[in-house]
Amino acid sequence: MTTDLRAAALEALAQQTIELPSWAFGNSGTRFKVFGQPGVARDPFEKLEDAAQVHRYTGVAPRVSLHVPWDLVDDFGKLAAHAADLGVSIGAINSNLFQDDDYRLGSLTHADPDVRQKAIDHHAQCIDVMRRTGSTDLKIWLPDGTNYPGQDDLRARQDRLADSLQQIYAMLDPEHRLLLEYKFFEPYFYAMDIPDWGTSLVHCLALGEQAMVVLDTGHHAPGTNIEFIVMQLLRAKRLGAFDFNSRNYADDDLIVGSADPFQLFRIMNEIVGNDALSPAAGVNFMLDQCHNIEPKIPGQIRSVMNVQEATAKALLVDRAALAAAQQHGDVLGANNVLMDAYNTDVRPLLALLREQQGIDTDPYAAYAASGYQERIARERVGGTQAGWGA
Ligand code: RM4
Ligand code: MN
Repeated sequence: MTTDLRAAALEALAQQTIELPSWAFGNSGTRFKVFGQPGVARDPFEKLEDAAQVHRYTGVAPRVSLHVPWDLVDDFGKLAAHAADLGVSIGAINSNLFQDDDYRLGSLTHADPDVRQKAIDHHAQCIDVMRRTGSTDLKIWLPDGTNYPGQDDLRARQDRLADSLQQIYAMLDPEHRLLLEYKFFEPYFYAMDIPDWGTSLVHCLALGEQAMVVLDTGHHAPGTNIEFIVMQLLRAKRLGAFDFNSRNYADDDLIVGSADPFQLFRIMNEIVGNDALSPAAGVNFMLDQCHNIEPKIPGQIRSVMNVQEATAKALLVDRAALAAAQQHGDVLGANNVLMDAYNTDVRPLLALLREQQGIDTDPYAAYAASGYQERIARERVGGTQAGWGA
């Protein structure tokens, strides 16, 4: 690798930020069992404290996404001030359309206008939280869908969805964005109402420039070429954010890059190759994960480091050599350029970055040695531990 490439990579890495999900710091599990862990945060304030630890040791995770109503507090101004004291800020506000009896047959798509209105009003509440916390991203994952052919009219559901989204969009402030997530299956299995990036994009294009697509890496069928989707959304200027995680089978929500670090590299390669890494490009690199059996703060630290490693490798791709090989139809030469970057050990480069940032070169070990984990296990007694869906 040339010295120039490394210097440019360091500069770009110093600008990258990764957003942490509040729900990663609460107890979570599968539909079979939630294994509680000692010291787990008991409220949104403690979740922010834990997230701030991840930022402290990685230096690149200064925002935390919240979920409404899981993170509802009486005074959001106080929560935002607490975040600021901890050196972090509030990121995306996630709405929740999947935990209410009224939503059994849909929320924003429901045939009953009263139910749709309830779901729209919930977003007014989320936008209010955004105003109080300084958040600029409203994230919607629509769990609506049908289980049986003929259960409802597919077209009518899309039309109702478009209308509901339009009403939510109209409530946004100019600096706000609406981030629309897609998922091809679950909780319904015949037809999800936003199953894919194309459907999300169609709605975003109809809404306007403040509407962007969210790509959750766990929400695709096996074998899907995710980096192609990344490229296409960037081309349309509508990639608003990632929900990073790792999947083996479905929406597993495991540590990003753990099962397929090469896929994460290929995704980051499209980001870097399309000039979308810098904060000005507006792509929010968020994690959407749960740590069910592993400790949560180290799980988040590992996740952040995995994203950084994939990013560093993507930054080391010799783009001039790649373009030349592609131009000459040099199939294997072009592939070699990519593999050279992928096979580079970027840990020394990231250690250098951390030195420059004035933090320990090994975030994982530094956190383990800090005594924080032992302290929260000791001190956080009483109260109810925050849990997924609590
Ligand atoms: C969904 C999606 C959303 C997340 C919910 C809990 O599958 O990934 O982003 O908020 O799960
Ligand atoms: Mn997600």
